Amino acid sequence: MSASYPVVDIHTHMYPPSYIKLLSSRTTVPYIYQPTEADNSPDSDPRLIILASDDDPSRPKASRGRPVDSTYSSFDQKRSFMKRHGISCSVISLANPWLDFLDPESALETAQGINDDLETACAKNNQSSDHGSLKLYAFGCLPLSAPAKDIVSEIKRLKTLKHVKGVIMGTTGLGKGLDDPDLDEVYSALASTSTLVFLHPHYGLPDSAFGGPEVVARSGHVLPLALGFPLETTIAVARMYLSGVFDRHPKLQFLLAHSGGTIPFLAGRIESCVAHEREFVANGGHRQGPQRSIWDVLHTNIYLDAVIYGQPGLRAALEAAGSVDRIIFGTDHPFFPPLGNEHESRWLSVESNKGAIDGTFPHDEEAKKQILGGNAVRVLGLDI
Ligand code: 5CU
Repeated sequence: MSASYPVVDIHTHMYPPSYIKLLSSRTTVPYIYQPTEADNSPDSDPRLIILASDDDPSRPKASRGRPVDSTYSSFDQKRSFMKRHGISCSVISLANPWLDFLDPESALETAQGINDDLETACAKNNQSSDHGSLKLYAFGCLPLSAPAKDIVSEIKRLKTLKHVKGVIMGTTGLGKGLDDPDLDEVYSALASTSTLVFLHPHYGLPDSAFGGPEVVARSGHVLPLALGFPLETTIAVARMYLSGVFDRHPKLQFLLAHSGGTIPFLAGRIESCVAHEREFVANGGHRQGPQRSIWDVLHTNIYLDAVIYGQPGLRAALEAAGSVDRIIFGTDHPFFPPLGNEHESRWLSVESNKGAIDGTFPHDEEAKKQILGGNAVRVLGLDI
């Protein structure tokens, strides 16, 4: 990828060293397992065991989950990945499962530490002449297991960090999902500070939805990542919409991972089911249904990343978003690395996302320019 305009990656994760230390200190999901000689494993990389289905007791720990090498925590490796793929700016976010598992007492301090580390790393990168024109920014993380007042205080503090351009968040909210009325205080703080929320899945669907753990295990991460992740996002956003979150907080701004899961494809069906639902006041029932149309929400409250690996998905995202201006390029680095030793070559995962954009806009350089960088610069206010 060699473009004559800035290419910005807004879906690019890291586990900063402090977070690697935190996961390595744990022995239950989420955790990092360091193989020992006793494991007799051909691969000595630590294992990232973060999904419930990763911790399969029928497998030795040294082969559970995924290998986690230094690409997950090294800023140098992030920069060499960016150079290899012609990316001029990355907006880094902590990878799943963020701080969801922390006890309420340690959550705020841990979030502050990680957010400060990200701010410092981005500032150092952007001030240094060693990295040419490569720029780094970050999405902060929130202490969602802490009391709401601590979450709100961190949202406000993040606005004072020059390189933090929004927050990343999973779908569980305070533990009961994103339609929990107790989140209203948090949504008000996000809206009043104009903080963009990058919504990302982690929990997927229960194994039973796929036929049980044995069925899931037969294809490793395929079912949880290809289907579980996008459906988790779909359900979370549908629940927010149905519970009136976007009616009560019309200024909220969300960026949905993986092109919104299946929301773009299913939005018409959601709209139709709402229009036919007798429970809702508008149709003679007793419950307040959503007051705004889902299309209005998609066109004013939601941005979609372009991490969908194929033209049909990207086209659905574009149709649902209503405009090229609401679709933003990402890579998902360091997930989906090449499986062999060709780490130094271009990554299939990145090339297929880029190929979907090229294939959708073979003759529209302006659209590509917006999706690959212009939209991120405008929406996040990046100085690059
Ligand atoms: O597809 C993805 O975004 C990911 C991710 O972020 N984290 C993960 O564990 N697997 C895939």
